[in-house]
Amino acid sequence: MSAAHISIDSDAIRRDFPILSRTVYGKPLVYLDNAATSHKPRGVIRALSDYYEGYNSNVHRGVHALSMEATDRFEEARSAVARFINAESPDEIIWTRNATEAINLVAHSWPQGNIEPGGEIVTTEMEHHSNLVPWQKVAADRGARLRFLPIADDGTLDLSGVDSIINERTRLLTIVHSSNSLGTINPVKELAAKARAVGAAVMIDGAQSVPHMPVDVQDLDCDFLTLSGHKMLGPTGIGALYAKRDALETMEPFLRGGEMVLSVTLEGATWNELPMRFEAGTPNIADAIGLGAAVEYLEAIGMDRVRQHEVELTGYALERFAELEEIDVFGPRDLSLRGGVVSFYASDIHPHDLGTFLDRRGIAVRTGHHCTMPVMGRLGVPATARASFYIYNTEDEVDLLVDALKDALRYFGNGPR
Ligand code: 7TS
Repeated sequence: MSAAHISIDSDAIRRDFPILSRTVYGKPLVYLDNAATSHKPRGVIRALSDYYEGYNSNVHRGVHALSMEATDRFEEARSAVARFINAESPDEIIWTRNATEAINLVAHSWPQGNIEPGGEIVTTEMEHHSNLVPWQKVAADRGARLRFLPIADDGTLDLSGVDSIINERTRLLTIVHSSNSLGTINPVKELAAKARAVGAAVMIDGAQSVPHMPVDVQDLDCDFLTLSGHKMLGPTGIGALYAKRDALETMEPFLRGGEMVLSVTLEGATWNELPMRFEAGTPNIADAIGLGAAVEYLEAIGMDRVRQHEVELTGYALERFAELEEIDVFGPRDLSLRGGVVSFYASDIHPHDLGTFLDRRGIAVRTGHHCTMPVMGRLGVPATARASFYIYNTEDEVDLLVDALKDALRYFGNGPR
């Protein structure tokens, strides 16, 4: 089958994103910072204004029409997220602010009764700080040990020692599905099976995978998976924790207050049903509904095609980057092992200078450590510049990036003259 038959129509998609028609310093915007946050299609923006203009109301508490309408839309959005990642039930989707809060929910509520002193938490050297720092605290508080699957030279995980790192003391494997700074897609299903075989629980940080490829939590057989709405065409301020019902049933609430209780006396309280038990207070109604619209937009394209588009674009970018001898590109070369992220470094030019140079051309990339400081240490660089792609990016934009980088190398004095 030729790629043309399965590729997506980025030109048509671009028309759905109002922001893509703006200019930056008089140049068309080339937005290559999708790993930080994606843009929002008109349907998502409209879902937000429809809520505020048409049926703004609190959920789960009113007998009046607006509240019932808001509750229906809010719960439909939860069902959409459940369907998108193939959760068994919408009750297994807990709304959070973002992936970070979802991870913190698990780190706060799950270890009690599950991680004893001497127990081990296995993670990797390529985690976002959000999936590292909370576990450092859990390990310190519980006398547990944090263990790391190392990064190999090609940017994949070095699994040579996996069978000793995941062992009978392992209580939790918590691992990033797709790395935001290397692009690496990790073999989470195989690692989850290893963890399950020793009786450990499994959490997957899906912040960079759920927006970009089909993700099926039942197929992966994970206990927890986290996602951020704003990286998958949805609004900021809304994310989700997927958790198996069995796991949720044993966990203490994260936050306490209204909505999460069934009955309250002056002395105590009993907890509400799932998922409300983990959603204290008025939730982020509008943005959850917006995320529901984002999921529907992605479903209409099809996640296989989203993934295919990014494979093609990343392959093209890697080919073009090969023209830039002065620039090192990190991460695996095998496109089946990498997402749409190209992290790069030109010795002698600080990534921030490179980023500023590109910005003047209207090209938005992220520079810095990408909240993965241990990865920078492993690569031996202070920071990288990173281009990250999504459905609306095109080969023409890759060309603009590479041409601008050629100019930058000339400008900063160590490129071809
Ligand atoms: N996990 C991964 C793999 C991420 O890439 C990020 C954010 C997070 C967790 C946290 O997501 P949040 O929505 O809770 O902040 N990554 C990035 C990035 O690469 N550039 O900006 C944010």
